[in-house]
Amino acid sequence: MSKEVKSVEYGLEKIFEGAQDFLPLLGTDYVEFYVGNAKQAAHFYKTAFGYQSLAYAGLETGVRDRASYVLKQDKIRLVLTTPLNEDSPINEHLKKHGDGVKVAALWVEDARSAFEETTKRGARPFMEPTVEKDEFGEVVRSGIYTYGETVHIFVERKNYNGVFLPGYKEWKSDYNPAPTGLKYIDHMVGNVGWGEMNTWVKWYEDVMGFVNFLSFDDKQINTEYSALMSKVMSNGNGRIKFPINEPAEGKKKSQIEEYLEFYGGPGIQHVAIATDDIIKTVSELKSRGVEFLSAPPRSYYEAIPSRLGAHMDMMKEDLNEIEKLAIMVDADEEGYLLQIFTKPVQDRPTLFFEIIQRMGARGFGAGNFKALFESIEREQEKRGTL
Ligand code: TYF
Ligand code: FE
Repeated sequence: MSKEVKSVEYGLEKIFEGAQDFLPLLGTDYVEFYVGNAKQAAHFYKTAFGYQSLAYAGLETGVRDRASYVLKQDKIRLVLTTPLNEDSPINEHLKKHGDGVKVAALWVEDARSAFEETTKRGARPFMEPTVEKDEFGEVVRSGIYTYGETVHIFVERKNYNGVFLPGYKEWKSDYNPAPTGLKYIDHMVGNVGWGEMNTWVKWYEDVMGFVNFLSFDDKQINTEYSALMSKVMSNGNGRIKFPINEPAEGKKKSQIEEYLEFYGGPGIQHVAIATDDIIKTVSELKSRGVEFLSAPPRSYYEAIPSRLGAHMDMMKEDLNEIEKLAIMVDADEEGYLLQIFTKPVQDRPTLFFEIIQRMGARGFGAGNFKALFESIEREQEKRGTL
């Protein structure tokens, strides 16, 4: 079921029919990862992905139970948090899930109203509206649980002009690797358990006022061995997109089941980051040691002109270069897109990243699903989890 699109501009105006505006979202505010060693994780994201040091909280700033490193690249802010002692509840999270995304924070006008509107529609509270202050002003935050132990925190920062949040100090580092062209978070995908996708689709509709603007069933998403189902939820202005996957029956184990086993339940599977020059970005990431899934076969690249149809003429990128870098290309009615997926970024086969360049297309690369899932299965095979 796809909704009528009223405008191709990404703005504050409502572009999806049916979306409710009791929860106006201005964009993604930050993504917080719980990790075993935040200092080393911050080094990895700076060195390999080109994020810049922004802010820090920890023992040196009077925080006794955790350390958090905040990194920035264009509009993206990542927070890497680790517990400092055995009493921290973050240990429970790490023990169960390993490194992963705890918080998908959303930028709002009014964090009190966001909390009230969502909890009265059934959201489980994570954090009551809380005012945090320092010499740069005040921030109001509140939070609710989504699938698994993942949470959405609403951040109201209209009365704040510090670098990140009160409680953090600016982090000036002498080590500043160049950015790699990552611009903003395009979407964040959740994996949920068998039969739970529609429950969470309804949750995003009822609690957040989102619409389901694209759906893929197991007849569209399958390989010889495995299958899954996916529905894309979007807020009214199209800035926030949360696809939700659930496993489906296949001959072998679906990548979603593998995730659920190793993450210990539902959680964020991948974060897709937009670039406007994927060839440059991916070349740079590869040279810095970021590992990507293996390339689709030659036949995949031979089929690009037929897959792109009329969009082939518009394509500016060099196909040879695209194939050399193992980038995938797909098109929909509105344009084309280029995308590539990293291997999991920690030892558990859980979270990974997608790099995406949209050239008008608003889809998710359905024409690439088969090739992509076969690449993932080659990794599952090596891990003995297929
Ligand atoms: O976000 C998406 O829908 C695409 C494709 O397990 C995708 O990036 C879908 C499911 C999946 C991995 C990638
Ligand atoms: Fe994706």
